[in-house]
Amino acid sequence: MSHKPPRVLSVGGSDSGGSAGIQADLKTYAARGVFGCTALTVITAQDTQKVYAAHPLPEVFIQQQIEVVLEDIGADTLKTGLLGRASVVELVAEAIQHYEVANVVVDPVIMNGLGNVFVTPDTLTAYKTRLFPLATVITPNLDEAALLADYPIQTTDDLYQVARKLHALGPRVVLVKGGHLAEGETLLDLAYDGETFLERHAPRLPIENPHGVGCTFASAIAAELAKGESPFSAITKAHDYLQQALKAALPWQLGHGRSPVNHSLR
Ligand code: PXL
Repeated sequence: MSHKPPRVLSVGGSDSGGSAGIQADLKTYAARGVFGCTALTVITAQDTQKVYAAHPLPEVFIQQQIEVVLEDIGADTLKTGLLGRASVVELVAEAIQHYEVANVVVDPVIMNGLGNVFVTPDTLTAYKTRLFPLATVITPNLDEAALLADYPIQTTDDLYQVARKLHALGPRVVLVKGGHLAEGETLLDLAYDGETFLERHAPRLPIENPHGVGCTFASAIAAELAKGESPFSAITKAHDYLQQALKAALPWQLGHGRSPVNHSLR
């Protein structure tokens, strides 16, 4: 008997170093047992230390990759990573509506590893007005959440407040990754569906600022949604997977910069 495996389409950038971007997404999809497809937005020359060059691809070509995949294979979840330009945010939103994609995970990649914003204000507006209202889950980190909500985060209470403010923009669930909120020994990730808060705590591991964690978390959520999990259940399973993938990377020595996670858990 043949059947259709859960399918996910990632729209995002290529990291030649294999830590982040669509490389992290595809490794996560393989590890979580879903079929991953990609539409590339930007190709980077990148290692564990830095991005040396980035070549954005033309909008019509990004749109074509999305269209051919969704026409032929289809997707249970569409996940976005590095989109970069407002025009790309717009065309992704249009495709989601046109093809009525069931689940949408938006990882708003708007800052570089140093916490500097690399998108223009019209891109931020496009995320807030066009993409967030279509999202099943949005996954900003602390700095991205503070910027998008225009609300500085200093305390755990601020994290709750920002989750409420971002939920008002229309996504079904907001997940704020509280990672570097400097309070206590554990790291808090907070999800909010407009009624209930879900807290996930994790111990602080001895890895300095690992690379590709955000991409891996968001794509693991995308995979679980594609399998039919509810948003809170998908976030819980993805959080557990991420902790295991981080622990599995502890013995690794790769490159001279930020360590990647170990997706395959062997
Ligand atoms: O981690 C965010 C991210 C997403 N996509 C690409 C990246 C990065 C960070 O380096 O390179 C392609």
